[in-house]
Amino acid sequence: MRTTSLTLLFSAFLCAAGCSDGGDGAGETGGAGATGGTGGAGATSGSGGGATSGSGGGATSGSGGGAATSTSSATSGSGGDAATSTSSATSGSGGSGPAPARVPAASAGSLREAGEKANPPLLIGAAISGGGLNDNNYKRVAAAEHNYVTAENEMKWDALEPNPGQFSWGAADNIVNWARSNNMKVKGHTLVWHSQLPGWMNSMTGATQVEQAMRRHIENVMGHFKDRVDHWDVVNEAVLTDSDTGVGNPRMRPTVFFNALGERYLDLAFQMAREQDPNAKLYYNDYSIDARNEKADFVYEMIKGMVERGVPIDGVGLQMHIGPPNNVAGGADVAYNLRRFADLGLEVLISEMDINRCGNVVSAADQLTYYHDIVEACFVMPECVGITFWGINDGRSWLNSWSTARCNGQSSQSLLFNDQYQKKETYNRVMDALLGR
Ligand code: 9MR
Repeated sequence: MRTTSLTLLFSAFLCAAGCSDGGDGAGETGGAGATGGTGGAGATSGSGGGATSGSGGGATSGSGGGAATSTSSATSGSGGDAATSTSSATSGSGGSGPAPARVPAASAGSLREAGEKANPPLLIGAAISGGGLNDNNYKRVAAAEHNYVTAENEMKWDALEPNPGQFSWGAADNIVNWARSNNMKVKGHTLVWHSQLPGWMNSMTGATQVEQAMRRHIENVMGHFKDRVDHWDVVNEAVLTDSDTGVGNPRMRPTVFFNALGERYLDLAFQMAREQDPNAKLYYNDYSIDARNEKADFVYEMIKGMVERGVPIDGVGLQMHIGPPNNVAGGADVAYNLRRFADLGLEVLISEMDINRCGNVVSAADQLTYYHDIVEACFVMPECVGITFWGINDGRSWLNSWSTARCNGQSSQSLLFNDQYQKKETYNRVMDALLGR
């Protein structure tokens, strides 16, 4: 580790000198342009000064050690975590342009290692299913390649609170405990969402009733997982358009929460979450806000309003389901959206990435390009704290059986590992982006 740390410090020094004149600004095409250069610095070169504040203040208030600790100590000398040091970079960059680009590791034997050795570190996540954890190959690949976990279904409202005030923790605890025992961070997914609600909640009416139910759920769930969950998706998918691609008539989704409380349910949910856990990072999460479309603009304005009202939101997750049924977005589109959310003073995350090949809407070649360029768009931005892939291997992808995904039971070929848990070319392109290639 000592050699690694020295190498990292040396490469950070080189980039601090070399990156400042290598880029062409962080504007609308930022991120995607940096395909060739080592260091991937082009997109976010900014005015100087950010490097010191970005890495210097990292280890102020870490919430648990976690996977990235060793890297953080290489950076700043104490035991902070990736999210903490990155948010320091965010606040450190205020007013003087984006922080300098993240510095890649010189080499890595796994995606996880590439994330942990980057400066600042980047979380490499996967959606984990309870069923998957019964499979030793799945578990092996999941833990070797990732340091960040989102439960695919087990922390949703119907799983955790099937009856009013009656909670069921077993399946979620299994995943969270497995993650922590493998030194992984955890994202709680998701507190307030219209889907996968139990029937009793979905049919509730009346502002007082809905607000009380929301409070009970948030308090119990966050209380149960306190200190074991680092990030929460507080509100998921609050915005609707005529098409799942984010086009046409963007509006607030008429959920049980919105119908009873209006748009203020978002503010309430984040305030309740902050009261329950002052340390967890609180996220808004949505799909089809990756491309440049009406939904992305609408969500941006919605989040901007929350920030201006002082709502305690820390970050925005761009789900990154690329291909049917959702939008198709390239690296430049994603860089544009990540950047504008980060410029509100927020962390950003790629929270549910997969690229569906069904229906050949996305060709094999384009899939590789998108994987590389989208991962790169996040990687070069210190404010982008992690990338979560929505599953481990193709055979278990949600897309295979999702009716509008055009797979009809065939494999979506959407992830980084095949059914034998071998690395695919998509894996190699992601690794390239993480290593600045
Ligand atoms: O992957 C999840 C799948 O197993 C469930 O059937 C589905 C039900 O809505 O939810 C999937 O995960 C979703 C996530 O929770 C929120 N964003 C979209 C994901 C894919 O649909």
